[in-house]
Amino acid sequence: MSIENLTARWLAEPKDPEKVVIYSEQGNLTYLSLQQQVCQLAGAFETMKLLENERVIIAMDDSSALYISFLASVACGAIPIVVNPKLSKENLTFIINDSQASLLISKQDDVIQFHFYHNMKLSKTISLDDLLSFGVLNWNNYHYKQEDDIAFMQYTSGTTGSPKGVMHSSKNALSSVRFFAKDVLHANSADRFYSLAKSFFGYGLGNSLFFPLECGASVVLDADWPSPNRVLENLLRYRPSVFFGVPAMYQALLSNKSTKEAFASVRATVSAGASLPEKLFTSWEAEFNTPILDGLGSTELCHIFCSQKSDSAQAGSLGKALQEYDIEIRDQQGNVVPNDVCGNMWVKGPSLSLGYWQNPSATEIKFQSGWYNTGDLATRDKRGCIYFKGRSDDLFKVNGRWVIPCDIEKGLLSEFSSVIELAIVPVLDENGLTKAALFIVTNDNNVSSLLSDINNWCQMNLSNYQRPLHIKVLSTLPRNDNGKVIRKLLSLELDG
Ligand code: 3SK
Repeated sequence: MSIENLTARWLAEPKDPEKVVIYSEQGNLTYLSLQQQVCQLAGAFETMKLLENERVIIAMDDSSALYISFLASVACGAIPIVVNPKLSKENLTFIINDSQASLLISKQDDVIQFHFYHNMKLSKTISLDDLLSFGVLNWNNYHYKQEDDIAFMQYTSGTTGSPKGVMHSSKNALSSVRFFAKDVLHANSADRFYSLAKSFFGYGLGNSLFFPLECGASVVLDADWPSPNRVLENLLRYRPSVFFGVPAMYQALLSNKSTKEAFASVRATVSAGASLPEKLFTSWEAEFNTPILDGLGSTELCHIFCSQKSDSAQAGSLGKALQEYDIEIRDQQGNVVPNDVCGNMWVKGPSLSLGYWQNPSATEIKFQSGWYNTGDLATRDKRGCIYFKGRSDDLFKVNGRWVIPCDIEKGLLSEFSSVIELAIVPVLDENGLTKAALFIVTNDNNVSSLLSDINNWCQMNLSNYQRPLHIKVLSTLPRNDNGKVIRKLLSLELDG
């Protein structure tokens, strides 16, 4: 087992010190100035007695400051945890307490503040400038750990139950780079990465931090939340070569006349975080002559573990497990099911989490004999290609029979071109019985005719228990900050 410090690996001796590593509205940063600022902050942390393995919560928008805070924490052997800066006070307090953090770094009114905790009580708050005055020049005291020790954590978004701290080693981060960024995307030092997913989400942390630094490449960081116009502006301004998006944004960009020009610099286009509709894959490929590579990842696997490749991408499939990863589709009893039969997806691979922070019971349920139960439903065909069938907790029973929302959603999406997105969720009828409800987002001006066509389609193609009791048109579906539809909110909308 070798020893590792990711910050030292990436910055102690930058190969190309004058190369820009971060492009952002607040100013660009070279590898050399990144190294200097990281060392200055690491020196200040050391003077403040931030100890090895203490947890550091970073609640900041994507920016050089987030990058520097993360890398300085790793340099000192502390354990950074990047969280959404817009977390509610309640959720942030939960994470501070659960992780027993010693330091919270946040930005308020443009001032970066360091909140030091002692025995989980706030003991001192200090601004960046004041903190840096404690720094030591030429700091070089990297704390090396075994490559399998905890290097950083991420909190699951906690759409079900409380958020859990997912522990990762430096080997996990490096495995995501090797088996996804390098093997699948052929990432290299000439690349410039741009991720819509923010760094508080595992997808974003890999895209914006691990991939560029391990490849000696560059990244575009945007503190703002991505709107289609903002994304197009950034593409035209920074000319990235690898773009990481989510399906809802690809959908919004598809019909924009600037998209073709904006994507002219992009050589690899990735989608994850939510399922990519077949229709969107096909339309994008027809329009731009390049496939969107759909991938499936999870916080517990650090990043994507199953992905399409550019020479074999196919609508509706998630491609295959990455090299060195294994996927099994199992029934409820844990037996592997035959090809093309739907079951629970289990995965193992070199970036598998070390488990949940101080939560052995949850770890025992989800991690078994080196495998992780993703909570996703899927099928595998004889070539090993995986097809996503929804989350197991999205299924619900009507009249004692399982409704599989993903199957119905796919059927409707392929039939009705004016339906942009949709979700089938359980609701209670006036007798308190569970029924299906359908929510759609459409660009059709004649909504009543569309609804009548959808009703007819449901009569012809669905069994009674699958048919929606209500169909409601919305302007957008509610999504969390990781781009996933919040089905529970939709259910609440019509319950009663
Ligand atoms: O697909 C996802 O939801 C995901 C989660 C964490 C890390 C990476 C990805 C793609």
